[in-house]
Amino acid sequence: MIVKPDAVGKNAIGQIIARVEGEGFVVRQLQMVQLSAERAGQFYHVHHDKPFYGELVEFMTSGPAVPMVLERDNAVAHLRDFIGPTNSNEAPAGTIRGDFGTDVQCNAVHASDSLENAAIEIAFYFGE
Ligand code: 3AN
Repeated sequence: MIVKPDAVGKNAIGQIIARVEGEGFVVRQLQMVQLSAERAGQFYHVHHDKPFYGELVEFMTSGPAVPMVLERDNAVAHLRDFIGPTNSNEAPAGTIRGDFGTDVQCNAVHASDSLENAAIEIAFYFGE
């Protein structure tokens, strides 16, 4: 999971971590990073041809972010469900994106969408 710059700016890192811990996730790795445009572009390379790519890179470099490694049974599916849908405007109250996000871009957190991508994303921030 990554706590994105909008949620870091809202001083909500601790509240978000408390929620995932309360859901049974264990924090295994954690750091605060300031992404460069190059690194953010690499991370979101899958979206490089989307119309929102430039804004996405700008947003992700607008302030510090907090990537972390979380462990739990069925972690990927459970976390995706727990954070809510991509668009915070459509995320129910009680989900992380519903409570801490603003819209489709400023949606508080990123969560890996498969075990394969989790492994790639963990290596991206924390090494093999
Ligand atoms: P998710 O993070 O829920 O897997 P993706 O992978 O579709 O969603 O999108 C990656 C990120 O790109 C989102 N977290 C969001 O910040 C941004 N994004 C997605 N769709 C849009 C959009 N239509 N306009 C602006 N930003 C978007």
